[in-house]
Amino acid sequence: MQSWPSTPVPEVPGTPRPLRLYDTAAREIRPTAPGRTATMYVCGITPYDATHLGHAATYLAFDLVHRQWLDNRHDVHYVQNVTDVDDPLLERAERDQDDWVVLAMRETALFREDMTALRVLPPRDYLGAVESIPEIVEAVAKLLTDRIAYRVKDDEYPDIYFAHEASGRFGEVSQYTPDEMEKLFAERGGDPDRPGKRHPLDALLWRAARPGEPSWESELGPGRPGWHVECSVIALNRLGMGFDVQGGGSDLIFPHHEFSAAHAEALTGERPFARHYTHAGMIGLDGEKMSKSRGNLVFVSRLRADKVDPMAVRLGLLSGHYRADRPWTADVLSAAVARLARWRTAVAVSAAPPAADLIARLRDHLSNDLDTPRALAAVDAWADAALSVGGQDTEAPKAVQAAVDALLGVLL
Ligand code: 5CA
Ligand code: ZN
Repeated sequence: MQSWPSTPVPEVPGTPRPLRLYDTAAREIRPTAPGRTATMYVCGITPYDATHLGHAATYLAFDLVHRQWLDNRHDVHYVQNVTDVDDPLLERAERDQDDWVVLAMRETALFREDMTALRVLPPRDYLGAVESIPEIVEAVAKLLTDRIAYRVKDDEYPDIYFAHEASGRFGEVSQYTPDEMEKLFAERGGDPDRPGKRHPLDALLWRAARPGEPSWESELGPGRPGWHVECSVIALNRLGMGFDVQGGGSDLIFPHHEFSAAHAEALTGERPFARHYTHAGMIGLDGEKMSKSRGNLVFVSRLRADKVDPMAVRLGLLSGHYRADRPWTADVLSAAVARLARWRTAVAVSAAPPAADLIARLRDHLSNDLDTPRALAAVDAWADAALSVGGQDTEAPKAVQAAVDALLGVLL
């Protein structure tokens, strides 16, 4: 698939700090330790509706990871998928009497526009599930040969499932108890009651063709891929085992990221799938998680249509810590609009306090598990000083503008 256009990232003077990031599996903040090329896979959208502020917040968090690594002079290999065939997409297309392919194309195109407007740096590889079917089939066939996968005994629909205990490490990503896993599996797209499964927690790898559903011919028989194996295979084939960061929202911890890791570890006999599993908190609206199924959505495209500056949206979403569940409110947006205006006024002055101290603070805060509330407060303090006390440094306004662009992705 086509990714979206990139924006130049200015080089920031001074000394970068290595990035430390929370790891869900270890339950602590640990240093990321990339080689020359830092590698990241972030789960992409299921394109049956427009990008809402929850999606945007998650992609912004990982955009800051990307920018921290660039600041540390790493080359970054960033991979993202599009779940362009799956039950929710097919259900929405059916409900709206829409062609599911056209629906997915339309929403993916809008997502690219939203990401471009928010200045999210694009993935190097952007892949749809549909175009990845040949490599997914190859992986599922290997799991079958290795007897890690099995077919349910059902002549009509011989679906293929993953024996979840195969890697011997199931539960290591999420650290959830069996009870928690059972509950979340049922809530988040799992099918514990499918007759013929060896264990309720086993996950679908290949869904045999049903009348009226899209399917692809393959050595597995006609069908379509399960969800977790899509991300597992796309990441594995681009980045290999042991890539630096697997990312997404906290609703993907289980079952999605648990199974993506289990599939890849079972396929290769190696571990770990990713060295960090990092998850963004949920953005809510009116006291509930913003979600397509609940319909309590604020779309990035709606705000753009209302002429809200995308940089204010970006600042609003970054004003809370990425790991915190937090609400989107009118106050969050109006505070961001005011902050953006103040920062723009401050970088437009002819002389200001020096930039070096602020740049060091920005790096300290961002490299410490992306502490954006403190990073933004540090820029506020510089802007206040520039506008109230003033300063002598004629280079500082441009230097601050470049650092805010490079490290926070905000164009002033
Ligand atoms: N296609 C799959 C991942 S392979 C999927 O979950 N798609 S999605 O469209 O439902 O979500 C896209 C990303 O946005 C995921 O990382 C998800 O965790 C994140 N996300 C969804 N809702 C929210 C929310 N309310 N707040 C923060 N992030 C969210
Ligand atoms: Zn995924």
